Amino acid sequence: MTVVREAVKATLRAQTIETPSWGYGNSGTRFKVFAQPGVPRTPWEKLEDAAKVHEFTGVAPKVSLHIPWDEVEDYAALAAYAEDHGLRLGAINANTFQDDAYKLGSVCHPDAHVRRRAVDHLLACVDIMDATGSSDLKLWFADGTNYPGQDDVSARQERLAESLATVYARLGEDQRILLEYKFFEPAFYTTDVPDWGTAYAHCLKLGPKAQVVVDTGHHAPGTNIEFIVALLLREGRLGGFDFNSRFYADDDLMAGAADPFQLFRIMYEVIRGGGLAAETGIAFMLDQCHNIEAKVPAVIRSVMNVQEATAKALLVDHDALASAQRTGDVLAANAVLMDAYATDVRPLLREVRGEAGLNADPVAAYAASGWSEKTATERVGGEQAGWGA
Ligand SMILES: [Mn+2]
Repeated sequence: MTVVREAVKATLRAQTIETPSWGYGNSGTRFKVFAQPGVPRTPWEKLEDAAKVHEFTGVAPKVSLHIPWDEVEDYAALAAYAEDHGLRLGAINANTFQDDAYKLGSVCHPDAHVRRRAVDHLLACVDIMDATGSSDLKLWFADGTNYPGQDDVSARQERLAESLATVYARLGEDQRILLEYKFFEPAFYTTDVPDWGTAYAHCLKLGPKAQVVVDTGHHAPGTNIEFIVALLLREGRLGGFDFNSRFYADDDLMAGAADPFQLFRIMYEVIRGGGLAAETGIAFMLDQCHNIEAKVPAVIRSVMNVQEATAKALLVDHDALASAQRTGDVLAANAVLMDAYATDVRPLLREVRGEAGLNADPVAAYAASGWSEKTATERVGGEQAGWGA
């Protein structure tokens, strides 16, 4: 048991969770964005907040950027600033949904000029990756239609394939496309990349440098996400996760808040398929917005929730499970998983943090650090970051 415990701790120490720059900015629903004191005004200040999350958790050294929200003059300088704060820049998230030109879509738009504009933006994102050293171009398209007959659904797939192929050809040796799917919204009738199968089909055609991203909030209720994870992992096409929680649609709540059991089941399949090994390149990203709760501690809490799900999944007794599965002992097999899930792993994680020289309680340590009060006092004037900035 001690050997297992030490191995689990080593794996937890090595885990890396990437946090999203937009999680530190103001956000809201389509009804209202509530501003909070101390919210970053620039990408630089977002990195300062992200550095706090890493400082207190020890496992969040990467930050995803969103272009143009995190547009700066000098991306190499931004990468250097990240490094000065103990961070690296992670996925570059493209945005082809906020221009007036994109009313009928971006890379699937019926007009070739609009498609070109969208593709040019994606190519510019690869330029940014070259400057920042980021390896991942994360693509989510708001493309789709609202009414039957609005556009040729099949032709839109062709346009998508062509646009993606152009971007794929531009990728460097160590760069990849992470293609994200979402079953609906903002389009309500058809969505051009609605599910893992569509994303997978496009990635297969593109080549090995194209992989699928599973955003946990982008599925219909009741979807068995862990099955999708197991399948993509088996096929070598699981590029990463956008973790968040949903109760209804794409709620972007803290990971592990709505359904910690689902997060555990997902992490179990990741571990079962060897997906925690660094060489698989699977990116464990958060994609969430903190509309009414304090942002930095909410990101810290989310990181801890992912850690807890991981720790529980690591505790699954594989031999006992395999044996029960072999003999068809349904109840015993299920009990093995449930025993791991029911384990309180918080003492183990406190131990891992203590051994790494961290405070055992990251939320309390952050609260005691005075960062929230300091930023509220100092970050006055200017414009707080939020959607569109
Ligand atoms: Mn996402």
